[in-house]
Amino acid sequence: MEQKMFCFQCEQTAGGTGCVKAGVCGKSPEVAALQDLLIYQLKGIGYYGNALLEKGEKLDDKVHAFVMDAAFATLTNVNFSSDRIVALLKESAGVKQALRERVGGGCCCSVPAAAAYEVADNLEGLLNDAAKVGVMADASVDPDIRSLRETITYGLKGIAAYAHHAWVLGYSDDTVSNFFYKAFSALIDDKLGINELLGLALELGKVNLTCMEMLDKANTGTYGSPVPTQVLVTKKKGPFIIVSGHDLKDLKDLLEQTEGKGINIYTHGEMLPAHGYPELKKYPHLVGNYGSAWQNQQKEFDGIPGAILMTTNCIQKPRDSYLDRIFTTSIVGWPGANHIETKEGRKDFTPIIEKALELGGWDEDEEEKTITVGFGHNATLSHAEAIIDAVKQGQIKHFFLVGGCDGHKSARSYYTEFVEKTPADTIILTLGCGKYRFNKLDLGNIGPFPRLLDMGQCNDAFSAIKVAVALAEAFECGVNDLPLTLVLSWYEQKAVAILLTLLALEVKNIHIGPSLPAFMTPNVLNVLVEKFNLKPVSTPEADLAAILGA
Ligand code: SF4
Ligand code: SF3
Repeated sequence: MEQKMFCFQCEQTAGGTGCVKAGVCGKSPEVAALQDLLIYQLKGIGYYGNALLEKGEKLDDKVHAFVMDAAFATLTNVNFSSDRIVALLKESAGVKQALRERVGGGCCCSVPAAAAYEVADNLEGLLNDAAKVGVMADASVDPDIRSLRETITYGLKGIAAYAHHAWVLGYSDDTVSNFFYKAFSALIDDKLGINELLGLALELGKVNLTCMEMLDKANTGTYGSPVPTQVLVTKKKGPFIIVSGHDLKDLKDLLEQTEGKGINIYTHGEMLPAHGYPELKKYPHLVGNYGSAWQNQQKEFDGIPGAILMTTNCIQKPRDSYLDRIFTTSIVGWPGANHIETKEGRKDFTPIIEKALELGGWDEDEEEKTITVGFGHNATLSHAEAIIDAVKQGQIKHFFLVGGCDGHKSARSYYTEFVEKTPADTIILTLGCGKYRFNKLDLGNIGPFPRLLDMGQCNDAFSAIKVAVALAEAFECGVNDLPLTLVLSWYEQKAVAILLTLLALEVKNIHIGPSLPAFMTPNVLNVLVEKFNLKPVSTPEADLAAILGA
């Protein structure tokens, strides 16, 4: 088969090995090539940035912002627009040149090829260059080295997403920002072998923990700590805007700009946990959540009489029936979709507001149904004593963290069945869009606690770690000794970063599915299995029996 591209960074990669004709996600070979070249440029930028950091110099905030946004733009389901990736490539040339000049000295033949590379000035040139730098372009690279380099690359994309969300709220951390240069430059250092790269992957996991903690501070510091909140999941009459993705600031800005305009705002996908934040839930026109996880959006948005704002991943190819009413912003891009830019530090949402009013919205209210969100670490740990008592008295026998991404594969019904089959004396913690597989099930309560505790977005994985660490302290044991099992579903690269964080924290016996990453070779996987007892999911019955010792 003719190979037009190569990408295997996400869980739905074609045939479980790699997208080679077009992305299963909808990514074209052209965008895939341009994204490969952008990552190559980030390695070159990393080389010069790291050289400056090693000399004790500081890098400009604008360079940090560029690096994280460029990496974020290559994360699955974020940006499908050649024009936008070309613009980032052009900008990268200036960023690299400025760093190169600061480093000074040496001729270009003494630096790695990615550092010496000059961005071509037309699309044809860019595509020619891209063909030489893709994941599989250098056949001489040892497969295990390639596998670890790609694992680190994908982890960096995940951290970039988290760092971006903190950044837009005014939060940053040198440990996080500076790590991008160290890691990107390590990816073009041929002296680094398996052990060094494994060590770097675990270091990335630790840096991601710092990053997630920073994002938690950014979100709770700006919008308050989430509190348990009932969220309407049915339609209300009237004009509306649906907000999807993970960016709370975009939601807040839109809520402000729609105040008093008679427009209902619904969350969608990963925006659902926004309802728990005091500074967001205070807006009465934030009325509810519409639809489910990202992979159902084409069906759910088909011809709807309202507007949609995509703030981050996961965007899918818009059908013609809603291309005129879907808007992207920030890093997100789809060719032909309306895009809201930031101008002078502000986003003007007037076009989407006008579109929502023009479309008129739903004609009538649906019968009301609600679900509960808002069990971040603060809300959950405020009941720590009661939870610990319930464990001691045998009312709670086990905790499961069933979380992560959702996706198209039918094998993901594993997670619904798993949760349905968990015994009534167990608690399910969840986060990420994978929760839509079971968050409308009535799982009942244990005493005052709902059995299903929604801890937030995938971006809130820090909450789950904080709760696990607090429980381990209360029971004077390690996290691995708790009656707690992690059953994770992965799809995109933020999940890679989180997995590396859990491994860096030496969390063992994680169950992962619905399939294993194609970018991990059998040797790399074996190391993770041997060191951390990482397990692929099997069947809900077999896994539950093994976990609960039945
Ligand atoms: Fe394929 Fe996933 Fe890459 Fe898209 S992001 S091209 S689906 S591997
Ligand atoms: Fe979902 Fe894209 Fe990962 Fe944030 S919205 S968990 S897949």
